[in-house]
Amino acid sequence: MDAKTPAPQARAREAGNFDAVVVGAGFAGLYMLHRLRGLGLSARVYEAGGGVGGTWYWNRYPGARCDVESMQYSFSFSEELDQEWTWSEKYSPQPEILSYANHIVDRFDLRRDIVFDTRVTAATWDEDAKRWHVETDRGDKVSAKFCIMAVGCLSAPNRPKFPGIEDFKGPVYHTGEWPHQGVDFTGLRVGVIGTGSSAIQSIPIIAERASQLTVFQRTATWSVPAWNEQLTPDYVKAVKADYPALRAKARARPTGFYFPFNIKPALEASEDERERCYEEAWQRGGLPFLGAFGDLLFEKPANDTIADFARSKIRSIVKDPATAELLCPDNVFGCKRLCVDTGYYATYNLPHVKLVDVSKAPIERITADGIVVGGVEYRLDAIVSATGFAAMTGSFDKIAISGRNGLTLAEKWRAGPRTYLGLASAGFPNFFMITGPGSPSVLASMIQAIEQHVDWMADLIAHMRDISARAVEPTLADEDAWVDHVNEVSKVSLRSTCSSWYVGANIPGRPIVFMPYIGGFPVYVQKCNEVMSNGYDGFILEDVAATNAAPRVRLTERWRVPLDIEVISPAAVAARRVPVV
Ligand code: N01
Repeated sequence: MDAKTPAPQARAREAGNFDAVVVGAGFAGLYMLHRLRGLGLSARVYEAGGGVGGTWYWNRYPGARCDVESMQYSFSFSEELDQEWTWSEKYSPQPEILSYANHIVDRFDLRRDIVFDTRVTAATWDEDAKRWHVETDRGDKVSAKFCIMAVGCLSAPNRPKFPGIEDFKGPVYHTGEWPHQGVDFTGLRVGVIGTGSSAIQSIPIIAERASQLTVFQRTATWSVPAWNEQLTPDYVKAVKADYPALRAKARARPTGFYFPFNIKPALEASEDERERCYEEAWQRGGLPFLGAFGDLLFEKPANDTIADFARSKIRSIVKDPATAELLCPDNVFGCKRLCVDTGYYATYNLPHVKLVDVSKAPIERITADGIVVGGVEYRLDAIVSATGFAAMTGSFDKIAISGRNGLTLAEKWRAGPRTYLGLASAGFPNFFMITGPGSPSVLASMIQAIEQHVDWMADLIAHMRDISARAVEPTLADEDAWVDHVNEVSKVSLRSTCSSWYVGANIPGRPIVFMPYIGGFPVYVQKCNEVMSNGYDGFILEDVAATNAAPRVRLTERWRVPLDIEVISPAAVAARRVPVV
């Protein structure tokens, strides 16, 4: 334990039996707990952090905020909750999202079942008892019928092993594990490594205080202005007046959130029309910029037109031509996760901000006094490592998960994650993943993706109780077919063509597999619904006791999602051209 988080409270070890153990108390773990409680089940949630909120607990770096509009980046399961909570800004800052997470906990009385400062270290399936034995780093040993992973998709920080990093005299911060007390960079020479979303949000704020800011860029990144603003009471009132309708429209969208979308292909528009549409979309800002036309992530020539437009914007903002060129990406627009910024490019016009290209000559080493690139030492007082995460599977890797016949998840996933619907994995009975690899997860609005998974799992657990089933797991054949489908669909998108964290390429040695499902959120939801309606097609329900009660397959009503034909025309679905931003 370092100084960045409060010390954990002393407590006795736990040994008990629960219906479910949930790993993680981010939004996924919180809603899972709420649904389990609603079913009258006992649950224990273990959380490594000292509080709830997951991503929003750890990522406290300056400028951290969501990139999906606040009024949609929130739970939709409770209309009362929707009405009583009021967001202050178009894109909520991290402290406000964390307050929302705490409000959920208090409002639904969740805290008493959550154990903090405790990391789950092992989960082992006991075939005879049909239960999971779960162990933690604080000596707890509990058992549960269900083991539910709510560990987040971007929760295991990536810390590249730069030679000499331990020699650096100053502090090294990772954006994903930011000190709770904050950091005062006033008058300091600061180096930021990386130019992904975390860096792009923090760089303009760090530049306000630092005496010198040096940014080490390996890959130039695409970023679109957020045009963040305070939400007016009238706007909030108007949204709340018809919140269920907005939620329904959002669920029907490929991204799980709603924004105006132009389905027309860019290549069918004239140059003037393209310019006008891009300018309008740029002025709206944020991720919806990718909705300017329907073919931008499918046709490289179409993508080239939006890339040219965005490069012209960078050149118009950044005054020094050499810096502007360095900031202009040459990869597919939106291939890596698109960034959303406030004043990012303009920050490079400040005299004390410098961009260093580490694409050809990588960071050589870190010395006591700074970072060496191409033989030049950049002298620094503090380093910010905005180097991202071992995405999608990184948090699974940290837990020794052992399923049927001693098969470990690490072994099974050695060549890449294998799941059925991103919900479960063959050989691991009663083991669920919320927004696991193979589900839309990071390609959808996370909170909607979480809600849909949790509701689906809760419905399955209720069904198992109805039919007295002791265990459930997917068949290998259905899992293999799903993994093939996830791979197949990814190939139609330009997203699969670059070395992003979506494919695990940001960390040397990881298998290169497109991990999230890119077929679109409602298409995926429909598939989950079909599986359920067909009696859990693709799953084996074990040890089902004879029962007189007619088993009932439930489907949480809000997930009867009609596809949005405005966006997903039958032809688009047939061609699997589902625009996902
Ligand atoms: O991480 P990243 P992130 N030497 O992986 C560079 C979500 N998020 O924390 O591109 C030098 O995107 C790396 O370079 P390269 C969002 O989904 C959301 O910023 O691999 N550089 C890259 O520039 C996002 O996509 C928000 O060549 C090295 C950077 O570090 C995801 O989290 C805010 C390096 C890492 O960028 C991850 O974002 C923040 C090395 N050895 C995050 N290793 C919202 O707005 C890595 N890099 C909601």
